[in-house]
Amino acid sequence: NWKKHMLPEKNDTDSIEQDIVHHTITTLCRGVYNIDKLAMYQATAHSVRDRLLEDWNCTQEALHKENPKRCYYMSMEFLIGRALDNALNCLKVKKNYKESVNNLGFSLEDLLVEEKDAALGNGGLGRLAACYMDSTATLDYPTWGYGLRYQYGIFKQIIKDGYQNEMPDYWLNFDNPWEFPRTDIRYEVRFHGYVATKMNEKGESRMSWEGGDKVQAMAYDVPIPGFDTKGCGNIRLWSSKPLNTFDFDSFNAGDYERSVSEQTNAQNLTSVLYPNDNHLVGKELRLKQEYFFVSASLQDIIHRFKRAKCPWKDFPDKVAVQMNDTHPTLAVPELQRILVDVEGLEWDDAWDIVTRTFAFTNHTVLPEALECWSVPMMEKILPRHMQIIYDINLFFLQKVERDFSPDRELLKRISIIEETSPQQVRMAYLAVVGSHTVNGVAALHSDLIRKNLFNDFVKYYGPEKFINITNGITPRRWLYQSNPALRDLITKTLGSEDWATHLDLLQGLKKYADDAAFQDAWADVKLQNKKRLADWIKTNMNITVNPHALFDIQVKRIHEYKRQFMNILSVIYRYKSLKKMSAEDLEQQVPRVVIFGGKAAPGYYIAKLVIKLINSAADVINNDVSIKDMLKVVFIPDYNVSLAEIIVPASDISQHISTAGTEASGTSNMKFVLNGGLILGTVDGANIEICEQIGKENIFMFGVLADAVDDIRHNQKYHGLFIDASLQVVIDAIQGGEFGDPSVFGPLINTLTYGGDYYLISTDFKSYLQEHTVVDDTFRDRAVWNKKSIMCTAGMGFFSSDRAVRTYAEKIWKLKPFKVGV
Ligand code: 26M
Repeated sequence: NWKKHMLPEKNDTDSIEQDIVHHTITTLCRGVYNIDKLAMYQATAHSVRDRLLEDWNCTQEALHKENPKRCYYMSMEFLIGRALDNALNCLKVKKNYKESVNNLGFSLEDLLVEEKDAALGNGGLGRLAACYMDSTATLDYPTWGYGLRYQYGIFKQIIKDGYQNEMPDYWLNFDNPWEFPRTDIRYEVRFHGYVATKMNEKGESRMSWEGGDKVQAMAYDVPIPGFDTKGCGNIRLWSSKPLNTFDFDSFNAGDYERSVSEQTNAQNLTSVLYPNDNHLVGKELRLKQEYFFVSASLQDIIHRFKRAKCPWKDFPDKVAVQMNDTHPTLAVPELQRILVDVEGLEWDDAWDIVTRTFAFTNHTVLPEALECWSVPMMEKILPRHMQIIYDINLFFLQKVERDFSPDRELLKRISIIEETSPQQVRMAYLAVVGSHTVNGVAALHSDLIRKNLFNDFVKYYGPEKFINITNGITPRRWLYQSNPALRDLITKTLGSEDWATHLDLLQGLKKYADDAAFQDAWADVKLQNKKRLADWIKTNMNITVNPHALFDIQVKRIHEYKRQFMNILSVIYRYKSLKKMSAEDLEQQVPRVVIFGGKAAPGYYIAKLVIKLINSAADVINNDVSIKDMLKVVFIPDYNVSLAEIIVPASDISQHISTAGTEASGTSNMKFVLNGGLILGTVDGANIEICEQIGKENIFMFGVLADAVDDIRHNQKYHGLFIDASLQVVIDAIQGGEFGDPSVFGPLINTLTYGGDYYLISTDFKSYLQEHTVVDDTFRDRAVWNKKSIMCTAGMGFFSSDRAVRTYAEKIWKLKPFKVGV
C-alpha cells in the first residue's frame, strides 16, 4: 500500500507553485500575504528538497538491496557553500522554478542569496571534499562523506580599522532545509577510562577499554545531488549530544548543576570548527573531535557491514575508507581495537583487514601543519589507542629491522613515535603504515613527499604504494552555476551542454580561438562578469572600480607561504612608479584593480599584519588622485565560497605565487583558468600541470624552482640576503610612514630583513615585477589576450573533479559506479 502513495513530484510550474505555497503554510506556518524573502527562500528550498529526497531514498534503497562495495570519504571539513542553486541545476528544474517564483511575486536570484553558506571548512582541503562529493554523486559512485556537524563554521571576517576581527558563524540560527536529523542513528563514544583484561566468549584473554566518560553521536544527513542523474549522494555529519542517562551520584550529592554542566560539555564537543589552515595547534578538544568523528563513523560503517552477514575477512571488499589528510587517522587504531578487543580477531588478521581498508591523502608538506599529538595527552584521553599505536609501531619497526635494515638512525627516523620530551605520535606516519595507498595532490607535491617526508617509507614499502592524484574541481559549481554567461556561450558554441560532465569537450573551443567574432563574444562575457563584481564592490564597500581595468585577483587563506605580502609589496612598487611618471606616461599605463581576499587564522599574528598592510596601502592608493585611477586596491572582507562564485569569473589575472615547493596543489588556480582567467604564478603545485595542459604561452610564470629553495635558504642564513633596489624602495616607503604608523608593520618587515626571509620574497621579487610588466604588455593587445583566455578554458578538461574521483575509484577504492534505475 505504501507504493501507491509514493507518487513522483511533478515539475510543471503550477505544481511547483502549489508546493511552495503548501510549504509556506505548513512547514513555515506563515500566512502567504506577509511572507518575506527569507521565508520564501525557505519554502522554495523545502519544495526542492522534497524532489531531492525521492532520489535520495531511491538510491539508498537500491544500495541497501544490492550491497555493492562502498567508499567512505572521511573528512573533518566539508566546505559546501550554498545548496539551492546547485540542487536546481542538478535536477534540471531551474527554469521552471524561476518562473514559479516569479509568478509568486519574487525573483529567484533574490532568494538564492538568502541562504547561508555551509562553511564547515577552512579552505582548500574542505572545498576539495565538497567538489569530490559532487563528482561521486554525479558519476554514481556509491560513496558517502563522513564529517562533523559544527554549530559554528569558519568565523565571519570583519575588517575594522584595517584589521581582521572575527565573529562567530552561528549558521544554524534559522532552520536548515538541507540536513535531516536522524534521531534514530546514535552511537556512544568513550573518552578517558582505563584498560582491563577480560576473557572473551572463546575463553581467550583480551584487552578491554572501560570506564571513562561517554557522549553520544547523532547523525545528520546532507543529501548531495548529482548532476543529471537519479542518483543522490550523502554526507553524514555527527553532532555530539549528552547521553540520556542520569548521573545519580551527582544527583544524590545534590550536585544538580554539575550533572547539567557535564551534559553541556558533551554538546560542546562538536561546537566549533578549528579555524587553522595548514597549522596544527595541539588542543585537547581537537583531539577529542577527531576521535569522536572516527568512532561514530566506524560504528556506523560496521553496523551497515554487519547487516549483510559477510565474514570479517571480506570487509575490505565491501568498504574502502579514504582519509582526507591525517585528521581521521585515529580510525586506524580504532578499527584495529574493534576487531581485536571487541570482535575477537587475531592481531595479524585484524591488521590485514585494516591495511586493506584505508587509504590516505596528504595535503601539505609544511612542517607546522603535520599533526603530532603528545603521548601523555593521548594516553589520558584514549588509553587503549595509545597501547595499540605502540604495538602497531613495535611490529612495524621489527619488520623494518628484519626485512630491510637494522640501521638505528633509520629506525628512529621512521618510527611512529618521535622521541622528544614528551614523546609525540606522528599521525602522518601512522596513516602511512595503516594504509594500502598514499597519495599526494599534484605531480610536484607527490614527488616531494616521496623524496622528503615519506622517503624512508618509499624505500621500505617500494614506490607503488605512493601515487599521485592531481586535484580537480567540479565544473558544475565553478562554471555552470557561477558563470551563466560563459556557460551559455560555450553551450551554444559546442552545440550541447555535455561538457558539464565531460569537461575534455572544452577542447572544441580551440578552433574558435582566432575567430574575431567569437573573441568579442568571449570578451563581452568577461566584461559582464567584471561588472557584476564591480557592482558588488560598489554596493558593499563603496569603492568604485573601472570594469575595463585589468582585474588582478588573489583570494585564498592568508599565509606567509602564499606570499600575499609579496603581492602587496609589488602593488606599492607600482604605486611609487606611477607617482614618478609624467602625465603622458601615466596615460599610457594599463589601469589595474588589485583584489585581495582571505581569512587569517585568528592566532596568526603575521598574517593579520599582512591584511592590515593591504588595507593601509589601499587607503592611501585609492585616495591619491594624482595617479588618475591607474591603480585601485580592494580587500574583500569575509571571502567564502559564495563570494568566490562572483569573484572567480571576473579575473583577468589571478595570482598563485607560493614559494616553490610549498603549495601542495591549489585548486582556485584551476577555477580561475576554467573561467578564462590567466594565471600569474610560481612553478609550484598544480600551476605546473595547468601550464602543461594549456600551453606555456598562456600562463605567466616566474620565480625560482622548488629544487633551488633549500640551497637559497642555506645561503641566506650564512651570507645574508640580497635586497634589490626595487624592494628597498618599497621597504623605505613603509618604514617612512607612507602607509601609516610604520611601527605597526615592523614585525612584518622583520620577517624579511632580520627573519631570514624564509619564503624567499627577496629572491623572487625582481622576476615577479618583470612578469607583471609582461602581463601589462600582453593585456594591451586585446586579440592576443582573448585568444589566450579562450585557450585557458579550452585546455582545462583534465582538472575536472570527475577525472580525479574516477582515478581514486579505479586505482584506490576499486569501486564501480552503481546506477539507480531510471
Ligand atoms: C589540523 C589540526 C588542527 C586544526 C586544523 C588542522 C588543519 C586544518 C585544515 C590542517 C590543515 C588543513 O588544511 C590543509 C589544506 O587545506 N591544504 C590544502 O589542500 C588543498 C587540497 O588538496 C591543496 O590544494 C592546497 O595546496 C593545500 O594547502
